Amino acid sequence: MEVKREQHTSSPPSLPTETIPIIDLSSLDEDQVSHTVVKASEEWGIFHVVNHGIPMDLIQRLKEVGTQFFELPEIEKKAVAKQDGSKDFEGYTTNLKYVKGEVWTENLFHRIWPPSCINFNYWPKNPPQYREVIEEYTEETKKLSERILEYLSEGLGLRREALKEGLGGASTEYVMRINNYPPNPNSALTLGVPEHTDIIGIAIIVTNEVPGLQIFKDDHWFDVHYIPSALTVNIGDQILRLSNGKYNNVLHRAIVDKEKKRMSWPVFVDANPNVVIGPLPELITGDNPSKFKPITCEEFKYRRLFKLPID
Ligand SMILES: O=C(O)CCC(=O)C(=O)O
Ligand SMILES: [Fe+2]
Repeated sequence: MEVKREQHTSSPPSLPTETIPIIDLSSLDEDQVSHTVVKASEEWGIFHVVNHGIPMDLIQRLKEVGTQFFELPEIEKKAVAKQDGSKDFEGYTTNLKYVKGEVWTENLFHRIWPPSCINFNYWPKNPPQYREVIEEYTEETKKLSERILEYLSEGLGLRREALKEGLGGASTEYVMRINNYPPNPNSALTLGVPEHTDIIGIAIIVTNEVPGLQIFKDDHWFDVHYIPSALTVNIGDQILRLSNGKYNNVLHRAIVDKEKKRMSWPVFVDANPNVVIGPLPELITGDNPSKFKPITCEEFKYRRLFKLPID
């Protein structure tokens, strides 16, 4: 779900005092909420949401089933392994042999919506409550992501459904990824995920209490602080392109802690491979010419993966 940009290895250290916007979704002033989401997506491409409506006990159960899965013996995790040579991303993968410069992570990836694209072979059978928790969380994430897409559509001066439709409407795929980054004492800056932008529409991220997500803005890496009641929303490439560049696909990476295990649970909202992603036609005027050429999602991902040019 990600693609590397050029490396910023010599960039200055992150500035701990600045923080991404924190948006209270329970405010009664809907226009104000919408405006804040739009501004954060333009300026940062990432923000926290609090009072987001997803029950905290469900988030706690999501964390528990993910944690329990990664604590299983390797052989049980391999039961849902990504198949060797598979072109698709679904399944469990591990990369925990420390080699300098290598990422340090194991993760599980599988589709969660729509039902027609789910392959339960990649959903762990253990812990036994895994499926019911993920299904419940899927419902909630769908509602939240649709609400955010509505605000972003309003920010473009369009109908509230515009971006949802632009991502393919009912065919939009939701993908769960669970990242497990065990502690790694070997390096000062071991990367769990190298810098990248998400190749999808938007991502909604839960993390454990160990910080590690960093974003690049104004020539600096910023730490994304952990806020227990918040979810993190970030804007990916597909929304950048649909919005003709108005919303920022945030460049980010995850670093690994020397002593503590870090985990994250992003859900990616992703247009299906046949959907053509390009600036929404209503946005294109003489004053606002198209910045991107329409391209199918399949072709777009292929080109990003193999670092081929994209207009
Ligand atoms: O671990 C994190 O906080 C973010 C991981 C990430 O960027 C990704 O899975 O695309
Ligand atoms: Fe990412």
